[in-house]
Amino acid sequence: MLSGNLLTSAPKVPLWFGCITLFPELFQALRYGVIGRALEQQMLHVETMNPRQFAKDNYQRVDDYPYGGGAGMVMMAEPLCDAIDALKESAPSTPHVIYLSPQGRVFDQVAALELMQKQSLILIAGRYEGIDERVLDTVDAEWSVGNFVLSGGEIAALLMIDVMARLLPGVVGDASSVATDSITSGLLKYPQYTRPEVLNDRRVPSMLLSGHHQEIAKWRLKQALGRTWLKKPELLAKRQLTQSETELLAEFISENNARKKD
Ligand code: 4FV
Repeated sequence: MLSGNLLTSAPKVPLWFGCITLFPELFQALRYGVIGRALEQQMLHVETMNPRQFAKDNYQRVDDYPYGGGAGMVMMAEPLCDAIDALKESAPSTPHVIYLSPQGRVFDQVAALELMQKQSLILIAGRYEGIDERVLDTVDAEWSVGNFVLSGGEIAALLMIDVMARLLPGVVGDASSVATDSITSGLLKYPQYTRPEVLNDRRVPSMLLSGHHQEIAKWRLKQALGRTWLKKPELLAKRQLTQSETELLAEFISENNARKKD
């Protein structure tokens, strides 16, 4: 892969996404920040396919009334299946085909790690009341981003792409920030501060200004343990605390109780 006039490291196969959507322009949202840079550096590839270009009639219909009656419209099977086939042609490897819907398995960080091993993924973003069931018979999996109803699957697709892309080596500049994010570390993130040092009489904790990196790391671990204990204790139940982590948490709890008494 050429970057400027230098041959960079051997091109790794980019994580490839083919997104089926009636609103391709929504995927421009990926062109910002670290994901935008990953696209530019070809660590990630995202292309869209609009089922409307496969519509069979003069009105370019992609949805129709549901058999059996009922509210709303259903996305027609043929334009969707043709769009899937077109993306399968374009994918660098046999893609894993996913339909996004509230009925799917709920996506999380572990799922992200699993799914990105597929290397090529087709994400079908539904609209209206959903898609003709005969398309579902052809997909590999159904995934949900949460137990709620979106107007369209595009936001779900964007979310999944963002979460997986962040896990690619080098996408998030400092790997330690991925390592210390709450899911990877199993603890909530410690409190973060930046300039100014004093804001409305609230000072940045002096430890963070000390320059003692080992002490700062210990302070941050204590705060992460304490915050997790306060806000998401169930995460602690899943984590085997070391002796020093147990002592740090005990310190946090006694200081916290002392503050409550003040
Ligand atoms: C959804 C979700 C979701 C349902 C009707 C699109 C909408 C419309 N997708 N996780 N929750 N999809 O609500 O993935 O077709």
